[in-house]
Amino acid sequence: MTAVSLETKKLANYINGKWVEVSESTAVINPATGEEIVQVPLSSAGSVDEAVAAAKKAQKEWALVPAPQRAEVLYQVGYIMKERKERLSQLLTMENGKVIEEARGEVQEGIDMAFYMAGEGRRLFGQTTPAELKDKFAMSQRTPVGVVGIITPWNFPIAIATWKSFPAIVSGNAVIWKPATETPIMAYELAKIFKEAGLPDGVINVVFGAGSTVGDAMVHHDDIRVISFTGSNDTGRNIAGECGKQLKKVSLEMGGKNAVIVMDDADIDLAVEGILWSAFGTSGQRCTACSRVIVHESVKETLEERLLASMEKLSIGNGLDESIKVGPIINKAGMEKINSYIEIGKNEGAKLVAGGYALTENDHANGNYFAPTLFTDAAADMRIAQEEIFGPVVSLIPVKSFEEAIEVNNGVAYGLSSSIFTNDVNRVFKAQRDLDTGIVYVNAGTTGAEIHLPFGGTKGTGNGHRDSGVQALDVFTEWKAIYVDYSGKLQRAQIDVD
Ligand code: UN1
Repeated sequence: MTAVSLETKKLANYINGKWVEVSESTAVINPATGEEIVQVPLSSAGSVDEAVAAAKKAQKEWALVPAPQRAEVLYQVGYIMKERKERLSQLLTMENGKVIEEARGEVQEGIDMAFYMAGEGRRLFGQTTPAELKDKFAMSQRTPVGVVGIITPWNFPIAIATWKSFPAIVSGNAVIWKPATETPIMAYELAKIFKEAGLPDGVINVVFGAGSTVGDAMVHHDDIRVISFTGSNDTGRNIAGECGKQLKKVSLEMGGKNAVIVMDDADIDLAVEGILWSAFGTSGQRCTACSRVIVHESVKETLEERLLASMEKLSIGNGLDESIKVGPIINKAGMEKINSYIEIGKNEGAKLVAGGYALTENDHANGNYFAPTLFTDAAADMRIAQEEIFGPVVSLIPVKSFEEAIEVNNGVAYGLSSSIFTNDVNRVFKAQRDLDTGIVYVNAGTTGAEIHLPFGGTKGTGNGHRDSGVQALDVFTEWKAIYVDYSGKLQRAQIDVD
């Protein structure tokens, strides 16, 4: 099924352009087969210190390289990623489990980000603003923060890393990167690509680890001035607390409880396709995954019937097989969490009409496979309709009106993505205004954000910052206001104005 392989059985940290081995390590497991792929280092805080020392030195030089030249490196990164797209995609499927078609999509997202952010090297726009005094010039421009820390999740191990590292690099920072323990191979491959593309040593440093050792060391390091984190809500909130105490800038993206709304005037077949893709693609392991369907009661039966019929056709298995539509769950802990929500849903009184169990026979025996699951007649305030499950589990919530649909959509602690299927133009405009999420789709599922738009959300999803899009630059730059007085005399602002 696969043609690619890794040239090493044990990964090493990438610090100051060199591979630095660490004695402790743990196994990376292919979630489709249960087999070990490689060993990943378990670094200590000392590795973070080493990486920051290198980054600090490298950043001083890197910030002086003109941005269009910094961008040249990103163009090279993009070209190499493009050339290696198939290799990267297969390795991504091996470590993460997502089906190969989606892995190719994720790698493409990284390639797009490389070219998009490389373009920023010739923009990085600032502003000129009229000064209030005569013969005085005023402008504001972006300036790099210095050394920044990025902590990335296993569900999009390459795309999210590019959303964070590329804007950081093009704007003149050096990066300390802690990838997820489950998916270190994308980080290893990307580090190699940075080296080949000519990124100076020390501008990006990869420190692998498990648990909170590396992350804590990053958060507490005085010389790391920004932490950009995507991951679980609990970890994000802890990081935010620590960064708050240290006045360290922090950007958080911590998931969602995203809904598809299906109105009475919707194209039901299209809605079914959108739900299938957003709920069961990536086995529901996207921050943007659809895990609630808010349906107008008059079309509930039709939607349920067609959705069930389509769910039956989903093939579940090893994502390297091109015919498979739903891959495995990342690990045993993920499986346990999903199982526990099945019990919660049943106890709460929702009706389980499909799935709800792990697949353990034949081809599925050694991997972590969970059957696509549908609960119906769920109430908006049930835990299965409120909490992030991160698996192929959807709850159908019937509503009586458009207004109620919006209210139910907004009645959760998260605010990442939402979607509405309707053909009523007035509802389209009202919905895009009233849906309280950072991303809104009309007549499409909740997944599929494009990299040149801001990615992030409201409420418990984050803290107001955005990944990707030009907005990502705000995370990794400070605004500097510059005044040049060419009057030849002392002019006092607010006082010498006549
Ligand atoms: C995530 O799940 O954290 O919009 C990222 C999407 C993808 C990115 C998802 N482009 O579904």
